[in-house]
Amino acid sequence: MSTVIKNGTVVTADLTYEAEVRVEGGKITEIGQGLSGDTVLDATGCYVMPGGIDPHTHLEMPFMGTYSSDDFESGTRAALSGGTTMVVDFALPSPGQGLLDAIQMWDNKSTRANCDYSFHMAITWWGEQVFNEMEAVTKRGINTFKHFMAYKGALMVNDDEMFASFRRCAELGALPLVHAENGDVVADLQQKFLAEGNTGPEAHAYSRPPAVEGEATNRAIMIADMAGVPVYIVHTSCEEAHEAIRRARMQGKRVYGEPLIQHLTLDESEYAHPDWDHAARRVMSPPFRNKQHQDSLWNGLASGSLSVVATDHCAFTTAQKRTGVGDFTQIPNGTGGLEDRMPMLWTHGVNTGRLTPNEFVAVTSTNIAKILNCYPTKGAILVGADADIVVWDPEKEKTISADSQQSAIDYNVFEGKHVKGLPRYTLTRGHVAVMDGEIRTQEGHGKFVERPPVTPVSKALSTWKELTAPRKVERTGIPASGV
Ligand code: DUC
Ligand code: ZN
Ligand code: ZN
Ligand code: ZN
Repeated sequence: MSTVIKNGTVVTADLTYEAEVRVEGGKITEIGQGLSGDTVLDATGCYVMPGGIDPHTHLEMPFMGTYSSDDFESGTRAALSGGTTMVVDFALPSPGQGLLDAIQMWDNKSTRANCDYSFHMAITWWGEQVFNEMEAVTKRGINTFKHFMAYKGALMVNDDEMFASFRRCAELGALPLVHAENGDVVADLQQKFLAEGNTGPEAHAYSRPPAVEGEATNRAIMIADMAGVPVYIVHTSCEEAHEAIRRARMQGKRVYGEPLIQHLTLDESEYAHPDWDHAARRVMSPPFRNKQHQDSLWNGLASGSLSVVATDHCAFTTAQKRTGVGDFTQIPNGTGGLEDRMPMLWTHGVNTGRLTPNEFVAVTSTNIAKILNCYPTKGAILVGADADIVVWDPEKEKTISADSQQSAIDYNVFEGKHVKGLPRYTLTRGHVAVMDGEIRTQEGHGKFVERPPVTPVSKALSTWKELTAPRKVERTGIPASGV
């Protein structure tokens, strides 16, 4: 069975041109004119783009005493509905649990996926077993290791552990990822606000100011530099963190920043809402920021200092959020966004002139496919690439609402937002999962995407040589000790 997409304009990260695209056996087999196939999809008035890749999701994740409520079925259905055809989730070992064991758990959960997926491996504790298993993890096709500098007493790793893990990544040709917030300062500020009787969701934001993120981002970059490894900073939310990334890139360091669609389009005033549920539903880490920080993120995407737009999709129901009534530190951290990332970014990025359609493709798909080493199987409209395609209708509109969403939770943080620019068709390896608003996903269709290590690793870093090649000083006089 072959399909031809006709009458559309192909838009990739670097080109815009009129062409038909033929798909067979899950792959793109031809790009040209006058193509024939068993089925025709009409893309009149539409852009034919690589399907979105969301490199940051937490589906069915055990976290803060509960599990995130979208699993691989509802999560990937939401993704496809919004034009995203691949997600990268985090395999998260509990303290003391082996890495391969955790991957096995994620393998089991992901059998229900409607679209392709991959995993990052989280380093939640450190020891010989972890060090040894990291190599086996890369052989499984996972070349990214995530480190939490926050969540003290739970997921957080200390600087010595992070440095050791980063050096191991350098050896293996793997890329470290970092949740950059100073976990010690956050824990201290949380206690301060609680002690002062500040127990509401707004105090969540007060306890995680931009400086907390800026400091940790700088520290992660410096530690990566000393370890001789590139680094990817997840959910970059503020100017302080963006500034650190910008400066590092100017110095020739391979550092990547990933703003979320939530931080680009929602601001800190959400936490001042008089309704407790409204504010708590928007509790995530890092928290939403003000307009100046949002402008900084948009400018970073336009200028190239920030590389990727993700969601950190980690959805909790209102009932789950309510565990934190009376103590904001107990509100499960996380918001949804998988279904809305592409339409919101198009509406607020392309329709406003802040991003070109090509830049949209770069930051939603192609850049991350390259960074994660799955390009051009993913992130490309090229012969031989997977037929993960979104046929994007720039005139199609809707108002976002929990009533019509695919996510399993009972609200949507973008409720009431009007978007213009939506998928007409979404194809996952050739299967048409979204057909003019109708969802035709196939549970279990999704396959694991292998991402082997990248060798040789970049060593274009400032201090790497000095650290690894110390010069021993020959001395003529050494005093006797204790004299
Ligand atoms: N931040 C969140 O808000 N949720 C999941 C984990 C994280 O770092
Ligand atoms: Zn995080
Ligand atoms: Zn996350
Ligand atoms: Zn409108």
